[in-house]
Amino acid sequence: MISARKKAFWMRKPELLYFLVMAFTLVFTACKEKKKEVATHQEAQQPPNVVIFYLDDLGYGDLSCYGATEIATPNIDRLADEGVRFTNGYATSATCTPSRYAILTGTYPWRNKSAKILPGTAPLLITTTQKTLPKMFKSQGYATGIVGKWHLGLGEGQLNWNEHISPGPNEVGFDYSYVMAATQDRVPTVYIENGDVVGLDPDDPIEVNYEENFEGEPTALTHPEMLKMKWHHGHNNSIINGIPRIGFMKGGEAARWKDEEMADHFLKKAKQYVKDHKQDPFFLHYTLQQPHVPRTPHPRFAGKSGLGPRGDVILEADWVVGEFMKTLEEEGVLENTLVIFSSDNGPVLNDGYDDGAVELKKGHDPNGGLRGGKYSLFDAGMRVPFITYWKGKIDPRVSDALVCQIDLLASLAKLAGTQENSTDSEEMLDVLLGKGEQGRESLVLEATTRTAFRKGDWIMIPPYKGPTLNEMVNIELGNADEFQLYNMNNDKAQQHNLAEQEPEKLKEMIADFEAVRGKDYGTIEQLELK
Ligand code: NG6
Ligand code: CA
Repeated sequence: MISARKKAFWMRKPELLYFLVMAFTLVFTACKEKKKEVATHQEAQQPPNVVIFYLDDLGYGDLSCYGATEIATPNIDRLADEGVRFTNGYATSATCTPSRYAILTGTYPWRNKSAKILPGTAPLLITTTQKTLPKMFKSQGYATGIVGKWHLGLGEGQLNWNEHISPGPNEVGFDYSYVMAATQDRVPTVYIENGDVVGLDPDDPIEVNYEENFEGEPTALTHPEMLKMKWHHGHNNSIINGIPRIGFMKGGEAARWKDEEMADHFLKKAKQYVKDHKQDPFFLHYTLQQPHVPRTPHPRFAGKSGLGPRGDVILEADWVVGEFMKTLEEEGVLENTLVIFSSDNGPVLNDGYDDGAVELKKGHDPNGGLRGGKYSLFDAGMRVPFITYWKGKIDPRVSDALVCQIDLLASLAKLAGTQENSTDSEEMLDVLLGKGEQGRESLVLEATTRTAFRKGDWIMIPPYKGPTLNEMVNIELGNADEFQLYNMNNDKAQQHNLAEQEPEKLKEMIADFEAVRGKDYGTIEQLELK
């Protein structure tokens, strides 16, 4: 309270009062400006966030920015149009687990004999002492999270899904994880958050078995009338949400995911992750489930592509990318975030369900003109969409440099301010940021434990026994009795085997391949060079 005497004093000296108020305002504003300056400075110092969108089975030709004409993916196209679109971007492998192993460890998956498509009960494939991408980020003060598909094994064998699940993503570098254990077509069909099944009722424990069914539980073979999606090959074990799966599962009713809501569900978690960590530098590995089987678009997208559920879930994934990008913008971190977009392996139409993907594909070519597909040693197996985007930092361009997901460890280490000495991961940050064209010289390609070699424009596939075509999925595997040699510069579709015509080139390719891969490349039947 101001006393009457004091009041009278100020009334007599209004100019003094004015002066004091002005002085106070000036000092206050100056302090505020100084604070702002410090904040901007901190922002400038803050290492950039990194988000990797990692899709499942998306092909080289599945996006309109990679030439698709029957489907429009405007949100992903925007990343490509305003970033670097790589035409020679590779996953290491033609299936999921090995590619995921490579992107996270920076190590070729064929160095680990267990890096094959894993059942939902497989133990953790990455050892807890191995170096990983999230561990590298963590060492630089980043928050690290994964939302989506895991498929790298959990626990140490004999997993009890009703207890805390460990080791898993949190033990190999992610301080937050919200994942499905394996694939959408494999049991258990539940989400796991930081090692605990979400929404599990302890009175309804989960049991999982990949060998035999639980007594009295319906399967696709015993109860076909319960199916809302038909299986074509495999996928005839437990029925969950009307969808037949790989593996048997019992219990955990309340915890089971709703397939059609999976995209929205993961999106919500990924957005929340950004909101929770916008103050930190963060690394988010956002591993979307589309367009892997079973393809279960939200009703908002069902029937929208005209290409069947496979096209619909690609539209859904594109929408998800757009929504997530909006969140980066709304939370004020867009300009400080490097976004990488890619896929774990190439495309497949019929991967075990009769969902119309083949019949409805119309003129769509998921391979984008490449030969083979998922499981194949031909290029559609692992050449995939590969985009980098960083608002204001990357100048738009198309790059033909040879890049591989295995290089993210060494390259992003540089971005985060450190160095990773790795045998397989090559540092090419400049190339990823569109500032250089000097990509890898060579790369070992892998498909279900068979390996091939790309060097420059050339690809060499050693002879492999086995069927030339996987009839179930209708994909050429790349097996042949003789060496294959292709020049990708003028034969992108690998139609002309030049092995006989170019013996010197073939010799050189084999020697360079063996220098990396060693002489013992598995089930190979090596033929005498003519
Ligand atoms: C195969 C499945 C296929 C898919 C794949 C894994 C059968 C017959 N086929 O074994 O549907 O689940 O594994 O795909 O069961 S990946 O993208 O995770 O590697
Ligand atoms: Ca995959």
